[in-house]
Amino acid sequence: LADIVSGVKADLAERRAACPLADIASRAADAPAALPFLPRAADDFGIIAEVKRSSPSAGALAAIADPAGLASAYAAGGAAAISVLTEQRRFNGCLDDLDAVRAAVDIPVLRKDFMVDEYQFHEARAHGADIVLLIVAALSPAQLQEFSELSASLGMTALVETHTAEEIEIAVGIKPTLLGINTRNLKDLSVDLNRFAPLADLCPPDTVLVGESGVSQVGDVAAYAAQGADLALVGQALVTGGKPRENVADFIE
Ligand code: IGP
Repeated sequence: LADIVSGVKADLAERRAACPLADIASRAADAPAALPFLPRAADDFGIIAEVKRSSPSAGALAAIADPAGLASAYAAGGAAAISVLTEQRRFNGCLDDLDAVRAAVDIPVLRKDFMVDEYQFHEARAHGADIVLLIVAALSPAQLQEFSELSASLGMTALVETHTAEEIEIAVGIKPTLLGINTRNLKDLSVDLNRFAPLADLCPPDTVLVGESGVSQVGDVAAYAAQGADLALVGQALVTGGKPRENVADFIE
């Protein structure tokens, strides 16, 4: 994670040199208002469908020629929101993908990146993001609090990502609108959906919970739902499944 974050910061320094914080902040202020992420009805399970070109665990997933088309298919299939990877070095993402997806859909869009600097939040908003990812493992508790407040002040919803009981305790402390439990182990990249329930049990009952990673078939979505998830974040299976619209619709049923 430290490796990824240092690459993220180096790429960020280049963008900041081209467009200083004050400029990106004014572009953010001029952008159309962020869409609220509306909590779903209690028994209504949602899918956050991801546009992801590559990942450290699986390598290149697909040559996505048309991220806008992919996102539109997800939306037509009933996705609750679209996640767009913008991290460049490990996930081969970019802000152009975020722009393309934002222009193509009218449901909430999540900028999926390693958010470690206030610049990125203004940048996310300037590029039309409605939701941003806050990874507890990548932030100090003070940064988590600060970036959560910054996201809210920009009108964005934070998805706070956790992996362990210690991280859940920190996340719950800031009362996140969306609490993600990533069942992929950050150290060895293994996924085990059964990691979800014991961590979910540590959250207040009204927390909106997102099961992150490892969905490859309909039964995996059911496994998240059975363990108390309200939403599942699905990347690889949708990108490589060949029928994004049908696949999202299957996962929601
Ligand atoms: C999606 P999967 O196994 O369906 O492709 O996973 C999502 O959970 C994953 O992309 C992810 C991620 C992240 C990527 C979760 N948290 C943080 C980058 C950074």
